[in-house]
Amino acid sequence: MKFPKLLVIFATLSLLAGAAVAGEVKKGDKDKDGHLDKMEAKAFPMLSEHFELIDTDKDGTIDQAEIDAHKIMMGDKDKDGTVDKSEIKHKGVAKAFDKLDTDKDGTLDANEVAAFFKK
Ligand SMILES: [Ca+2]
Ligand SMILES: [Ca+2]
Ligand SMILES: [Ca+2]
Ligand SMILES: [Ca+2]
Repeated sequence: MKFPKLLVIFATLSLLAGAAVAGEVKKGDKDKDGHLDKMEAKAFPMLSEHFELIDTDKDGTIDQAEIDAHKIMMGDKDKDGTVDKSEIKHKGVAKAFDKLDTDKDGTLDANEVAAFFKK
């Protein structure tokens, strides 16, 4: 009964990959410079609408790390601009919480979350 177990693992992995690597940049990066500028982001209404918010390092473009961080920040239920442990559903981020919370205030802001996704 090895095969069904493998299938379950595979399904879980592909689910995780789908959640982590949605790939908006890959899809919309027309000039292939690795990030989306405002024009490219227009293909994604959600990104276009929140462009300034997503661009946490304010370089005028959004990369996949900033987009992924923004998805985490959408869990900010009490709208205080940061996410605390109860607001984070992403297992990897939750696990790395203490490491990511560089100013040790017990919550993560967009920059701290983005650090998780940036390589
Ligand atoms: Ca681009
Ligand atoms: Ca940016
Ligand atoms: Ca919050
Ligand atoms: Ca913090």
